[in-house]
Amino acid sequence: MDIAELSKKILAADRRALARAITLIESSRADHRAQAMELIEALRASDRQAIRIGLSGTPGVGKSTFIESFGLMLTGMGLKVAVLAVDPSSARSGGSILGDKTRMERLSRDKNAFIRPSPAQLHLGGVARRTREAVALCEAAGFDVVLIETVGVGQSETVVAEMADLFILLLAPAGGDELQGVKRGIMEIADIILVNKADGDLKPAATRTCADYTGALRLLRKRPQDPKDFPKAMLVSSLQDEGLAAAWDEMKTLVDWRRAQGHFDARRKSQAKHWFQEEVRHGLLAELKTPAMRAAMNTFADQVANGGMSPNSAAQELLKRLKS
Ligand SMILES: Nc1nc2c(ncn2[C@@H]2O[C@H](COP(=O)(O)OP(=O)(O)O)[C@@H](O)[C@H]2O)c(=O)[nH]1
Ligand SMILES: [Mg+2]
Repeated sequence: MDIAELSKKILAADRRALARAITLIESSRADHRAQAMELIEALRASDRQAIRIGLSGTPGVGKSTFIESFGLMLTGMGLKVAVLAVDPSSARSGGSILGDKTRMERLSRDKNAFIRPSPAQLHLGGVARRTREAVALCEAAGFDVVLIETVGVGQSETVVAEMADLFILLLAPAGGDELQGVKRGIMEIADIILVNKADGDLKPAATRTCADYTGALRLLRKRPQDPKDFPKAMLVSSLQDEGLAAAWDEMKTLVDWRRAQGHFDARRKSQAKHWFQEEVRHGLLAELKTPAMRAAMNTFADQVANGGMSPNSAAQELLKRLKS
């Protein structure tokens, strides 16, 4: 593959080239990896910047419906929208977005939109690394907004928040007066909570849920990266296209404020550091998995088990071999 050519096409916003490039970064073959790194380096200079929006919510809350309506609204404003996913379960389910293509039919046909399902890899870490690289490719291709979807499973929200400028939590109206068991950690990373399905019979419940979350958000510790009145909860109906423009206005308000205050850049810088550290960690773990290291690991483990060596000194001996 000609990387210089591919990079030129991506910079010229060629969507097929972008799709091919993402396939390249998703490959774990060593030669593909090397080309992927070369491509990412080549595109680094472009310094185009999208607004990266992380979007999380449990299955059925309306993520796909929201992305379709919200995405079409944005492309209608002349913006280019890319949709990516971090779904560690996709290897089994076939991908949250892919399985839902029908719900995003119009958006997937829109020439100002680009939709890409989660890479089919088992580990969250692997999916996250590839998605982060895909975000960079989409930015280089000139997308104005990159939406990164994730199903609320365990740690995937935190991982998505680490690659997004804004984190949006989508909720459905609750039946009773309980707070739907949203974990505190998730509440703490949310910038805007959108209570979806605020229409028809569900409207009263949605309104109550929104009020509950407005209250809950007020109880959280104030974060330096928030202007007055943020984080906030709002009502939307993705199905009826209500509240979406207001939600977008709030997102822009928040981004503009953070840019002006320096929080936007500071967050991207600390995210870059985080991903650097993750890459180092990943690289070290990969080195431990070579046949020679695995064999050494087993030998030392047996010695430790037999009382021939202490766990500490065995670990030190093993790590010395990594350095040599
Ligand atoms: N009433 C109502 N139903 C919605 C709304 N958004 C999504 N739904 C419905 O909720 C169900 C799940 O939506 P989907 O977008 O697939 O959720 P996802 O699993 O989070 O991607 C579908 O039957 C949608 O039609 C909404 O704003 N109002
Ligand atoms: Mg979906």
